[in-house]
Amino acid sequence: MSFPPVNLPDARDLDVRDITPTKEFEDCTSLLDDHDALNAFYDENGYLFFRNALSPRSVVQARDEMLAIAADHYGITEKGDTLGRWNGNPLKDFCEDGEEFSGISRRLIEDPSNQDFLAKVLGEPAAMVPLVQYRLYPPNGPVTPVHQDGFYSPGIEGYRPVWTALVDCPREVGGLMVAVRQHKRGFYHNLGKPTPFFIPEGMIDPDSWATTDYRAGDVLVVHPYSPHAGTPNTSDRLRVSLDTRVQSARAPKAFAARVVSVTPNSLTVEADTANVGTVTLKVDEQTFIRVRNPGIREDFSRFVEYTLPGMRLLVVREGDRAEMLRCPTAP
Ligand SMILES: O=C(O)CCC(=O)C(=O)O
Repeated sequence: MSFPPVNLPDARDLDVRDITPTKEFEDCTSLLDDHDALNAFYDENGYLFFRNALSPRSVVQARDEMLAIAADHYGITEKGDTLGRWNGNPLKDFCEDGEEFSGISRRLIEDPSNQDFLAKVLGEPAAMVPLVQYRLYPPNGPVTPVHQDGFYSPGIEGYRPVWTALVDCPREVGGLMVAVRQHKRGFYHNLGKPTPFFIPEGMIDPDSWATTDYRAGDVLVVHPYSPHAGTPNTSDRLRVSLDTRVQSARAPKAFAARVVSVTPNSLTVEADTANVGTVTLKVDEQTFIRVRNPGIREDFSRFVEYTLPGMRLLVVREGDRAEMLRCPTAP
């Protein structure tokens, strides 16, 4: 079913600070061996939550790597403090996909026991989507506004986003909240307002919001149409988490690639992933093109001017068409 776009130029934006989650996530761990039941829960509720899902050893490794960057690169905690207490220094020039984090998500996803878990979540062997956001959030920092991932990242329908707490994040440290069962009415983002098209007040049931006291190694999967947002960190510690995404390892739709050649309505890329190889994809007005800056959607009519052979891209394909072309990250 399709829903008319929201176009309310005079509406007030929904403010994440006005939301109080009153519900608790249900733990879906018992559904892991019944993929149909797991999918039914996901379709019904718009999320999956797994308590202590990832191998503790892999989580401690990722936590220590993140906290070492927090200490050495950003100077916001003391080296060796495994609680990640904030030392009062401001977080400056933070980049959620900065090269300093490169490899942390891959090691976590490719850990053999995590692979077993992710294959159960996905229903087949899982590979990482080369797009990760690493989060080191000090107390009282900005909070991620309410959004639906599918609105900003077309083509992600087949993935499973994997939001992972790497330290214990009880409510005062903050984490993610999800508007449960609010994912069946299309996008709420307000096209009547300028980018980033904030969701207006009054569209999402205020009693639908759920969260939990996260523990390190918990995993939350959020449906691409589920509204969700960060919750504030009012503690004395850093909120350390990452959001990565997994997809079919057999037929990956999203891959890092190098541009071989370009025409006004197609491009040929050589993928880093061996089972994708060199492919030619159609590009059209609907392709979500963000090849120079992830925050700027490019004008399709000038595709050949800004997309140059040799350029590295994150490509999302749907059959023989490019659904999204984005400047790459070093996940
Ligand atoms: O961790 C956060 O604050 C935001 C994460 C998020 O919104 C996402 O994974 O889509």
